Amino acid sequence: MDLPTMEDSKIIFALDVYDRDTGIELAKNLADQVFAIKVNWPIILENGIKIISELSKYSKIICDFKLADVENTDKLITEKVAQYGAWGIISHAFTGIKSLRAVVKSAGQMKVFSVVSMSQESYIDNVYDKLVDDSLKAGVFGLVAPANRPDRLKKIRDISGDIKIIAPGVGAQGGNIISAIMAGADYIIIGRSIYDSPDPIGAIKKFNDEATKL
Ligand code: 3DU
Repeated sequence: MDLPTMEDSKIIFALDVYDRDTGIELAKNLADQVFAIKVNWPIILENGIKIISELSKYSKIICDFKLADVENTDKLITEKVAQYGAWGIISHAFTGIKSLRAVVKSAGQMKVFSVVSMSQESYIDNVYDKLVDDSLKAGVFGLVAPANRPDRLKKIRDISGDIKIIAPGVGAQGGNIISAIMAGADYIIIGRSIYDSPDPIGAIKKFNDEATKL
């Protein structure tokens, strides 16, 4: 299916709303301005997993479920998400390579991204290099690393080769697009600064302009 998604955009829109109609409206209006749309638990908990198929009519959908369990449970969740047509899924990496491999194996066509560092300080800060190493060995498609911590992001890029890095933390969490891209991010994840804006389309256009200036 041909999606209107803008392949050269560096923006992944984080659609962190509960309401179905609001979510569908935003997806419809913004899909042609973004590389992909990321959903998290709020919209799934309110509307059920079928919302993934509905949203997939408008854009590539990345399910940010931050899987963090034993391999069998991660596999069961991943297979179920794949059935609803998601383009990508996000897993934690700290649960170890066995779980990551289970996610990659059961993802089918879906791209798997693993979290190697958070946008706020956390205990995984102490092991980010091991998380990158395991993620590369497990064969994930990409990594999630913080846009608002460019020094950390740069360290992650330096040990990750050319694997895709998607980076949250711009706008509401204080980061900016230019320093994140310069530190090595391929795509920038932005939520509140878009969906809370009185003009979401204008907000995305501004972010796209900024990202393509580089
Ligand atoms: O802060 P924002 O509203 O721009 O949204 C950021 C999104 O990225 C949100 O869905 C959040 O769950 C996700 N995310 C982080 O913010 C930080 C991480 O380390 C990983 C994911």
